[in-house]
Amino acid sequence: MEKPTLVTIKISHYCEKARWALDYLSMDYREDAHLPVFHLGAARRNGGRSTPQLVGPGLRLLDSTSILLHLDGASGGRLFPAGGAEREAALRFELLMDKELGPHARRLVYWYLLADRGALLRVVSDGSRPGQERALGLLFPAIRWAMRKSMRVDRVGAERSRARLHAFFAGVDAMLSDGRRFLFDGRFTAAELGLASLAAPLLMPAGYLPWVDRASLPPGMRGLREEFGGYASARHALWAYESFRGAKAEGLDR
Ligand SMILES: N[C@@H](CCC(=O)N[C@@H](CS)C(=O)NCC(=O)O)C(=O)O
Repeated sequence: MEKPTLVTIKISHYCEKARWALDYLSMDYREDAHLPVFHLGAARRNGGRSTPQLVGPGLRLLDSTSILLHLDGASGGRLFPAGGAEREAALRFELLMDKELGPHARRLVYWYLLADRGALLRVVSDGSRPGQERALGLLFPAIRWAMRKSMRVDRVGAERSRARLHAFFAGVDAMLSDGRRFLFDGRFTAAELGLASLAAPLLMPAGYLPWVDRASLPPGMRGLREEFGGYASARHALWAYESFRGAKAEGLDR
C-alpha cells in the first residue's frame, strides 16, 4: 500500500500540527517539504494552495483540521473526545485556534523575520532543499514582497495580531483557570496538539525547528516568548510540546 504524502512548508506551524498528529498516531507517511512560496507547485497539483496537505490513494485532505479529523477516525478516536458536548466544544476550539492563533502568530513572527534576510534564510534552511534555499536567497526581495502582500505583514497588521494573540491566550487562560490538567476529556487531545503547534513560532519550544540557533533570531522575535510566556495557556502549550511531541498514543492510557 502506497504511503500517504504530507505536503508541507517545512517551517509552518500548521504543518507541524499535522506532522505531530501523524507521528503521535504512528502513521506511515512521507513528507514532501518545501520552502515558502516554493510549495505552490505541489500544493496546486493537489487542488489547493496552502499546506499541510495529506494526499494518497483515495485521500486528498487540504487543511490541518481535516487531516486531524481523518486521523481521529482512523485511530478510533485518539485525537478528539468521543462525542456529545465535549466533542463539539473541542471542535469549536480547534477551529478557533486555526482562525485566531495560527494566522496571528504567523503574521507577528514574519513581521520580525522578513525584516532580517539572514535570519529568515537561517530559519527556512534545514538543508533538505538546497536548490530552494539558494533560489530563496537570490529572489529574496521579490519573495519578501509576495509574502508581505499575501499575509498583510506590515506594522499595523503586526500590532493588530499582537492584540488578538493577547486576547486569545487570555481566553484560554480562563478555560484553564478551574485547574484542569488538559483542555478536554481529561487527556491529551487535538486541543493541546493544536495549541502547542500553532503557538510554537511564538514560544519556540526546544524541539521545534531544531536547526535554528535561538540566539541568532531577531531580538523582536526572541522577545515574543517572554511577552506571551506569562499566560497559563502559553505555559500549558510549552508543557504539552515538551511532554507529548515525542509521545506515541499507543503508549498512553486513554
Ligand atoms: N486553515 C489552513 C491554514 C494553513 C495555512 O495557512 N498554511 C500556510 C502555511 S503556515 C500556507 O501554506 N501558506 C501559503 C499559501 O497560502 O500560499 C489549515 O489549517 O491547514
